[in-house]
Amino acid sequence: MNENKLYILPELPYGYKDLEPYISEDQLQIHHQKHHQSYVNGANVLIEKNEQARKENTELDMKSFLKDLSFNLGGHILHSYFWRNLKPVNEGENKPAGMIAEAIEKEFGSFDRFKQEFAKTAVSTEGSGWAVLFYCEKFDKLLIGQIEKHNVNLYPDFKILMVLDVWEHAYYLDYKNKRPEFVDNFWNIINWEEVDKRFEKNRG
Ligand code: MN3
Repeated sequence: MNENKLYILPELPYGYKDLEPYISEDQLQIHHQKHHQSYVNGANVLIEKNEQARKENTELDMKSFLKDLSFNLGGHILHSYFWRNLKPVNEGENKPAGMIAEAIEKEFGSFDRFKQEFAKTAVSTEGSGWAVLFYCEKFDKLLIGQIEKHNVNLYPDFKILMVLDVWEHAYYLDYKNKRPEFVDNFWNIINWEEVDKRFEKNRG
C-alpha cells in the first residue's frame, strides 16, 4: 500500500495482549491487522476506482459500486469505534459511570436490564453483524440496534455510542461457535469512560 491512501488503519489504543483472557493476542491481531485492514484497503481501492472513472469519463455500475463502498467503509468505521470502546482488563467490576450510567438507568430501568437486552441483541444478530448502542438526540433517548453486515439496518443520524462486533472473525479463534460466551465476556472489557465521552459530546 502506498502512503497516500484516504483511509488508514488506526492503531489500537492498547497492546494486542492487553484484552486477554477475554480476547487473545492472536485473535485481536488477526482481527485488526487482517480483517479491519481489508475493509480499509477495500474502501481505498473503490475510491480510487471512482476517481479513475471520473478522469477517464467512463461509467461505473453505481449500484454495485456504492454497495461495495458502504460495506467496506461501514466496516472501517465500525471497527474504529469498536477498538476504542474496549479497554484492558482491570480489577473489580466494570460498570458505567457518569451521565451514561444515569441515561442507561433512565432508559432501561437498570444496568442489568440493559445488559440483558444488549446481549440478546448481539447473540441474535443474523449471520455477520454488530450490536450497537445508539443515541437519538432529538428525543434524548438511548436505543439498541443490530447492524447486519456493516451497513444494513443503520439508523441514519443516530450517534453510535458503543458497538460489539459479532462477526465470527471477531471471536472464532477463542470461542469457536460459542458467541454467547464471547458476548458475556465483552462486559469485562468495555471502556465505559469512552462510551460516556461519546454520549456527553453528542448530547451537547
Ligand atoms: Mn470485525
